[in-house]
Amino acid sequence: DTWRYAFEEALDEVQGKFAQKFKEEVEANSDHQVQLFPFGTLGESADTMEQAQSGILQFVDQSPGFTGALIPEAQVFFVPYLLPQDQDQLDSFFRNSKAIKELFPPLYAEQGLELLTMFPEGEVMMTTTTEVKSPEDLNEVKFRVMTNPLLVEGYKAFGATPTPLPWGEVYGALQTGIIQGQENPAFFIESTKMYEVTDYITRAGHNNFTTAVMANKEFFDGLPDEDKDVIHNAIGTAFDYILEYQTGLTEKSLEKIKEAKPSITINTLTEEERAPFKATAEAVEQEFLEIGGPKAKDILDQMKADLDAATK
Ligand code: 6CS
Repeated sequence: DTWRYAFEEALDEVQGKFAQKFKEEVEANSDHQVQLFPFGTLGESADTMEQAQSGILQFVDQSPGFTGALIPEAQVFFVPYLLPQDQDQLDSFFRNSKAIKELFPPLYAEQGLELLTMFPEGEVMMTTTTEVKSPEDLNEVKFRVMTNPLLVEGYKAFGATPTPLPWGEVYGALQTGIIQGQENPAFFIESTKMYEVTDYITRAGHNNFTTAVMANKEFFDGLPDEDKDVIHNAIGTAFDYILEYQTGLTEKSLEKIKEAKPSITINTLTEEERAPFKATAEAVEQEFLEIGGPKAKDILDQMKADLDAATK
């Protein structure tokens, strides 16, 4: 039979590369086929999530940027400066996190989802039409964020006017001036040509893009152990592959952007310039405890313990 798997990016973007590796592994090790649905083929992220919850899809990749609206605890990934910048520490966190492996699965299960893995997609950068060196520079900026209440709070704290939008509307909204900024990892800024409609890229070091792959829970629970093993092994192989695939990807993507648009300004903020952005983290963390659902504190505490272990 054929399993249907949707993701929020194109085939040659990070989620697509992961999905292709998963498909390859499943098909090499079982009689099942995997049919891939890249971004745009089945609607926006909210649509594919509904399809996965209702069982039309067997697998879906949705980042907590959107899932946070459904599972409030998943908003923890938007406490600024929580995740480390160092790639090895970050990889170690995603490999070993008890929060991801033990605390999140029951929360996804309540929504009819079997959480299979979470992985990082790269340092998040702001792209804007005007230069951003401080929170004051964001004052007049309508800034697109994913539809996630804590991300809205985070950008308010950064001084901007956050505007939640589904991905498909972002390029047009920048082009027509409805918004003046957005954030994403470098590979995505490059592949989706965000640099065409913005002039400044700002590296504030405030986050790394996290995504999650899940299965429809009823489907997964109904599988024989043999198939569950095939899925877990394919996820494990794709996880290793996607970390390896991303080595050097950020710098390579920034180079391509500079080539395509020599007039672009790429600013890496200094520690001094980052300080006022970092100063917002505590208030946003407090906000998370208020709006992050019944398990917010458990998740945050466990995340911090996991991060401590990963950064030692
Ligand atoms: O900003 C977004 O909405 C999109 N960003 C990435 C890196 N992947 C998918 C997501 O929809």
